[in-house]
Amino acid sequence: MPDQKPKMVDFDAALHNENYDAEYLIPPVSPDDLFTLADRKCESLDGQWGFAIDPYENGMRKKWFNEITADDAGFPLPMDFDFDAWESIAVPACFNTQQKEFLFYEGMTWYTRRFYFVPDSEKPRVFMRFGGANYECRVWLNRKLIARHLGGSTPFAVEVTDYLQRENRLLVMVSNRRRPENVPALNTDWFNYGGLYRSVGLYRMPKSFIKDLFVRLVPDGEMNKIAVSVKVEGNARDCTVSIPGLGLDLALKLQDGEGECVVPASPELWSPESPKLYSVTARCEADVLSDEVGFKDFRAQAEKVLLNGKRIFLRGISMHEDSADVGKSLRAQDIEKSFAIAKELGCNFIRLAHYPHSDMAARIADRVGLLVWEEVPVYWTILFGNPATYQCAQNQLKELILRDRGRVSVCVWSVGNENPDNDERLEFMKGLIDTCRSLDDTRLVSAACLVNYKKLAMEDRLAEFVDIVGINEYYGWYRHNMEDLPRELANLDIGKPVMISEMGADALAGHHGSRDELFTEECQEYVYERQIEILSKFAFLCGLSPWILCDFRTPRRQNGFQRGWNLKGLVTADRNYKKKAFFTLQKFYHVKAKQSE
Ligand code: GCB
Repeated sequence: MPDQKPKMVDFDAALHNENYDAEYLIPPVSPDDLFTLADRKCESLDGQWGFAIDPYENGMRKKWFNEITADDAGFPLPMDFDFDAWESIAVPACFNTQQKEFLFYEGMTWYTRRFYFVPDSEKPRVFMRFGGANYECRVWLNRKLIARHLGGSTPFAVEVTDYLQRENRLLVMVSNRRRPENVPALNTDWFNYGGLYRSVGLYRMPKSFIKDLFVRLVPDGEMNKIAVSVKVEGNARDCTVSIPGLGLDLALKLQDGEGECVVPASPELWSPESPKLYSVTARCEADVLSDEVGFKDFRAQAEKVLLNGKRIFLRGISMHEDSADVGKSLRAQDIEKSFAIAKELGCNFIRLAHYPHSDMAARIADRVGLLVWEEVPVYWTILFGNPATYQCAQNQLKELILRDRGRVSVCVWSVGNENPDNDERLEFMKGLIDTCRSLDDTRLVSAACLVNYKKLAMEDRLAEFVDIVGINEYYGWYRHNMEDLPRELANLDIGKPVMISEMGADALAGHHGSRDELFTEECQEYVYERQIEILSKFAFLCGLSPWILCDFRTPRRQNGFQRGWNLKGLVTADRNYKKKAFFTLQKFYHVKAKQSE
């Protein structure tokens, strides 16, 4: 039902009211509202939308969402907005890369479009899903505020059944303003791309529908059982799940909308060398959902990690979601290209830093055979003592896990990167670790922990609570004395898996000189050579993911070489040029791969 026409804005009050935002701070949508996407048909709302930047937040002050363009007597008013005459912008895309003037913009933006909707009695429930909007997002459908979401890299969904009309106006406020209470907070070493940079669409569901489907190998180390869990919305009592490739047809009884079963099975196990996937189809009354799943066993045993019962060295590389032309709004072909380069490098593992990347990433990794580390942006210093900040971090983590736990390539959930060790942070992280374990008992939990460089030893209480300890070390770059690296490593053999989650050096592509000259390719190459020489002597290490595959934008880097870019990439941001160090690491990974055959 359309709402009653709202009253005209009191212009004076709007100018004087600095508390204009308060009435729109509705509670954020819950991660529990997400549903398994699998092969669900999307009615895409992508395309050209009307767009305006709004640094003074005038749209909130003057309530543009009410679309009042005349006074109460019907006389037209000079308004500050005109949705249908706004310039148009592509969705999905980072607005920053759409026009030169938008590159460094941080603040409120407005997106709007109209769309038609024709109901379908077979599928009466309708949900609107946003793949990612950085950072705060508020959604009005036909003048009604229907959702607010916090967190720049995870999806959210909201039921719109009751708000849809035949002709609809969708208005979305997205703000990438950095705030101290956000996750991440004010200071990061990456670019703050903004806007509706992942797809937006409608999904129609029957009365009862499958909300969540989670199929995996039972993590008891025996590798001969499969567990299937489903969550159903509606009154259905039964659900069936079939995996024809394994001859499985399972009937699940639902209680309070949930069902689970464990069955004996001996699937061909998934690995980077042999990324075997099986089709699975779940049916619940009129709802049918199909997906591709795989089965693997990934576990820690003393200092080792085992994949399918066999020790594995994680030959990794870190990646940002960033490219020179489209920012973080990567298309499938961009991700495929990066993964192909990682494969060429000899990788079996990628660290998707420092926030959830597009859901396409893990899907492609499933297919091409790369183990994946996924991470939430609990980065450097955030307000660890603030309950709202914790809530937001936990929501982002849940949204990530619910979105991707069905992807067999995912092997690690990482809860943070280089955070200061204090009591508040420890409690915060313990909460996130518990969240990981309660949603998914088949992955290991990690974080990049801190080292005391005077003692050359780990000094981070978090290390005790994670399954894999990540160490970011920059010997040869930020720390000159490379001799300290073996001393530090000798102290890191702590009886649980430890990996070097970062090391590296900046090099401007094509800039050559001696190995002692910073920012030359030779200097970067030399850092890699020396690192590899030392790291390869420490057999307890379970993996390496140097920083980083490609150069990436970051406004905090402003010397004459960097000019707004972090140049630690082994490859340029356009992915067209490999620096010398690429081949150094490639050589090492080929040796490592041979050793593990
Ligand atoms: C780090 C951070 C990473 C930075 C990198 C660097 O330790 O984890 O986000 O980009 O160092 O290049 O300094």
